[in-house]
Amino acid sequence: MTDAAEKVRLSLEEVRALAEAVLSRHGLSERHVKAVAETMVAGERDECASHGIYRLLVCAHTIKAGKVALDAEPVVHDIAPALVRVDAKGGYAQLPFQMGKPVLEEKARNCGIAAIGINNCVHFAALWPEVEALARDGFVAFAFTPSHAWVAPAGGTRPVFGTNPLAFGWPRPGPHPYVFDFATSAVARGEIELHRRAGKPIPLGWGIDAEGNPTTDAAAALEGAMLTFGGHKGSALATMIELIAGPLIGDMTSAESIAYDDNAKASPFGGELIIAIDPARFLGDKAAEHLARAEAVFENIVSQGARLPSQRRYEARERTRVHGVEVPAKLLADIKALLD
Ligand code: NDP
Ligand code: PYC
Repeated sequence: MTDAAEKVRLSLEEVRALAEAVLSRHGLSERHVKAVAETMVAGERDECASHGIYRLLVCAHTIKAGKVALDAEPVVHDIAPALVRVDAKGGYAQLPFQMGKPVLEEKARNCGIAAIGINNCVHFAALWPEVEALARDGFVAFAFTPSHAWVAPAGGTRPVFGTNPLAFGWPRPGPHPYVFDFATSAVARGEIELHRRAGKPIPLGWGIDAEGNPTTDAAAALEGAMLTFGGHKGSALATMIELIAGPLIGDMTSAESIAYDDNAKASPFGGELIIAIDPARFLGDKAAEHLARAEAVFENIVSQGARLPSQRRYEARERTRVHGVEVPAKLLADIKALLD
């Protein structure tokens, strides 16, 4: 059976209970279990399947490979008026972000702009939870992380970059901030993995096989190399993310992360850079006036029938809170087997 077959409906509470049970069963400490499970619940709630409970399989594998410090106690270092560093001590990235966020926000309020570097973390997640949380608190936010070297540069055939996501959040009046979050590869690797599990071909342009030929075979692209989005533009953005969320914060590039992995096929290990800007500090008593002008940009997009990024997520969120989520029966069986 592939994931394309039967689906099973779960409530979000059932998703949370399943995620917490699997993570606890694999020895993760309680604080990390809560933080990591919540990320997966958010992924399912917003119908982002590549970063929902599918990641339990990835976490279980990464933990069994010995690549996560299960009871890591992150340490927050206040290193400059506008800089905070959180040493994740080899654990997952969610708890370090929770611990560093209040410090980052206080610094951004004081200085107008501040950054947090999360170091020595295992990263398997989407970045929109971070920028959405900061934008809900009134900040303009950016987040970046390298991953494993899976992606070839434009014009090349050998992996250099990670799938290196880039996320942005902008505070808005009304219920939801403006948020986008995407890989600088044509698509997240998790999406190709889901195609492989479902036995579905991938579109041309997502990857090349080990001989450098364009392929629609998900497994061949996973063995070969993924491609950047937008050719040289995605390639340059991926390079920027390697630099600013790698060496700039004293952490690994994607090539170093995959070398450290040593073919364990565990989640990427390294750092994440998050930047927060406080419009109130930047603009003083003109902040409300200028943020109101920003609304015209969104209006000009939606008034012609185009949609804003995250609109699909926010709509899914309303639906799944009431009706729950649908997950492939085969995926659910594979996850439940982790509890045996
Ligand atoms: P997509 O290519 O699906 O792009 C996602 C973004 O584009 C979302 O903000 C989405 O909004 C928006 N979007 C999609 N279609 C439209 C449209 N027609 N009009 C306007 N906006 C649109 O995602 P990716 O495959 O590139 O990445 C998926 C996730 O994988 C991300 O959350 C990323 O953080 C994560 N990731 C994590 C990595 C890591 O190392 N930790 C590595 C790589 C990826 P909406 O959600 O509403 O559809
Ligand atoms: O889907 O590319 C991906 C990914 C890498 C790390 C976490 N997600």
